[in-house]
Amino acid sequence: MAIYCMSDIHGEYEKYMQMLNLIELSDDDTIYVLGDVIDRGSGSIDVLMDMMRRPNVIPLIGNHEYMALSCLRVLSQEITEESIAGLSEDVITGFLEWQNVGGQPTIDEYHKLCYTDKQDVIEYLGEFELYKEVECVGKTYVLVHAGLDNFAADRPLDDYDLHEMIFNVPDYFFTYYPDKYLVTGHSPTFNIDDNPNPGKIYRANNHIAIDCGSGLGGKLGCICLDTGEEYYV
Ligand SMILES: [Mn+2]
Repeated sequence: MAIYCMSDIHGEYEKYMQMLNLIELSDDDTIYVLGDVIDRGSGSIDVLMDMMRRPNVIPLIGNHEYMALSCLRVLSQEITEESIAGLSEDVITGFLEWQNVGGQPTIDEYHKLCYTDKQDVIEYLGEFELYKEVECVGKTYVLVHAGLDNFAADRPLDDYDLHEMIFNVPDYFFTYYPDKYLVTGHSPTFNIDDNPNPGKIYRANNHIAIDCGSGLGGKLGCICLDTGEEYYV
C-alpha cells in the first residue's frame, strides 16, 4: 500500500524496469510519475506502453509530453495534399522545438508502431494529469512536474494553468507551503546551488526534487512517501 514518486525517466526503459523491480512494486502500491517520461533515451514508447498497462502507475504531464502531444497528433494523420498544406508555421515550429529538446528518438519509435498503438499512445498522453495532491502517513504532498509559477499561498492548485506548472524551475530556497511538501521533477538536482548531494534526491525547505538526471547520464531516482526511503538505478 506504499506510495512512490519518480520523474524524468526520459526514455530510459531499462532503468525504469530496474526501478520497478528494486522497489518491488506490487498491485497495492501506487507510483506517481511526474512527467518527462519521454525523449532523449531510445525507450520512450516502451516505457509508455508499459505504464499504460499498469493501473497503479499514475502519470502527470511534463513539458516533453506537452510538446510531443501536438506533434504526434499531426504524425498520426494520413498524409494528403490537404494535410500537408494545412501544416501551419506553429506546427512546424513545434516540431523543431521538440526535436531541439530530444524528441527525435521518440518520433523514430513512434513511426514503428502499428496504427492502433499510435492511437493508444496519443490517447494515453492526453490522459496525463497536471498535478496531484496526496496524503501519506499524515503528511500532504503536492506533486507537479516543474513548479508553481506566480505562486500565492492562498491560490488554489486548480487555478494554475499548464504553463505555470510544467516549464519553470521552482525556487528551492523558498518554502511554498509550511504544511505541505512540493514534489517536483523537471530540473536535475545536480543543478541546484549548494546541493550537498548532487544527482540524488534533494530535500530541503519542504521541497522534494526527484529528477536525478536520467537521460542525461544521471540516475533514475524514486522516493517512497511512506518511509522516505530513496532508491536509485
Ligand atoms: Mn521537464
